[in-house]
Amino acid sequence: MPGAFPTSSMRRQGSLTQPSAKSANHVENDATLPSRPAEQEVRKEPSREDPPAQADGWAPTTTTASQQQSAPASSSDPVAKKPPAPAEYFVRPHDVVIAVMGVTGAGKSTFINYLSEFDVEVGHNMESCTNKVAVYPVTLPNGRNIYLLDTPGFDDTYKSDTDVLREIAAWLQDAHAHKVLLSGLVYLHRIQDVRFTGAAMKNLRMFKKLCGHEGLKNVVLATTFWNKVTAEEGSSREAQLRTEKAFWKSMIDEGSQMIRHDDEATSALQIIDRLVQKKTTIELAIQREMQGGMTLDQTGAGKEVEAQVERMRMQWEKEKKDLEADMREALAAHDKEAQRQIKIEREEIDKKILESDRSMKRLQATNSQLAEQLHSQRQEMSNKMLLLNHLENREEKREKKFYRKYNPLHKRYDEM
Ligand SMILES: Nc1nc2c(ncn2[C@@H]2O[C@H](COP(=O)(O)OP(=O)(O)OP(=O)(O)O)[C@@H](O)[C@H]2O)c(=O)[nH]1
Ligand SMILES: [Mg+2]
Repeated sequence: MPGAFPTSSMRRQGSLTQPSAKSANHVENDATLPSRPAEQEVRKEPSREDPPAQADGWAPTTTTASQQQSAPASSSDPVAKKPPAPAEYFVRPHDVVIAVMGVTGAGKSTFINYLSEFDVEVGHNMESCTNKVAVYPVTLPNGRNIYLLDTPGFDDTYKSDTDVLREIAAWLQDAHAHKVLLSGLVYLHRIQDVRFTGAAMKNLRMFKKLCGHEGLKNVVLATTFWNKVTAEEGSSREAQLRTEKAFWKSMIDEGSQMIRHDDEATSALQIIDRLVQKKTTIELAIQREMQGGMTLDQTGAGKEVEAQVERMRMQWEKEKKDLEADMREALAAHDKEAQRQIKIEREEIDKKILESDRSMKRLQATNSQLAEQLHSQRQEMSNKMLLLNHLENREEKREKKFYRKYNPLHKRYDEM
């Protein structure tokens, strides 16, 4: 797969994935980084019930190993200070990897934070927080290591749906190329929301298309924000989710399970356990479609985004026509101020139309273009890491020089 492999330093480490959020040195990380030493590809895969073989496993990179050593045991307190997650891991074909999805603010990162011993960045306002796919290792109470995948929602404040889909698809394709399949998906929904908003419906449609019918068997639909509703409110909304076809009924009919996430780490563990107990992996619809040679816009999920972009484009075209009519009137009335305002609005709409055309183009991505995207993200991250290390070293040298010059105890400092 051209461009699918990381930089030489990463290849040496043989990592597959790295988390985003607050990585070591606070570098903004990106998506999956597969690179598996050749021998791992051919060796006999252990049974999914085997405990993970630590020896050839998923050691973090040398740059972050020390931080991992200082990591406290998995904590149920999401507020407790945790170390940043290592930048890379090995993820092997038999490892359990579970994706967490849902609209922005549904509590995806918080969910992972309950279980991960590393810091997961959680949002603190109405804007989207997680904008890249990121993997976090989790040690279950029985000692088993699994991985949770944090994902951006489709109604991201800063990223278009096209870019969110590209991000997720690139990760999934990359994982597939390295024989890593998901063991399941957790779809989170705020029980507090009185009804499904347009964004929530869109997210759900996208999720179903990503999974495909087969994938729905390994899905847990979980409700969050139980502390924001009364027991009656919660139960009645839960019943609505369960029984209405437009919501979760069709998914439940196809094998998805519904559960409350109402008890922090305890319910988070129960949810994960349901998927781990399935002991199966799934090839998602989008993975199958793209492996079969489809471009992203031809996949079910891609068509969904395309239809959305097309709808918005038509709406802007209509607004542009209305503005042109307004402009004719303003010209006839010699109303300079109105003309100026209309011109500004028209320029804004032109920008949006141009952006939707770009979006459509970006949707026509092939497997190898997605791999290229990952490759350059990885390269960018690697460069940032190098730069940060360089700056840190330089700063350290400066400090030493300063102490040598002005501190009579400089020898002691050097000995430290
Ligand atoms: N009351 C309540 N707050 C929650 C719950 N889950 C998450 N939150 C809060 O909701 C906000 C958003 O949570 P996140 O975990 O960042 O949500 P997210 O789904 O990862 O959002 P994005 O990264 O933007 O897609 C944070 O302030 C959390 O503390 C919950 O079950 N109950
Ligand atoms: Mg998040």
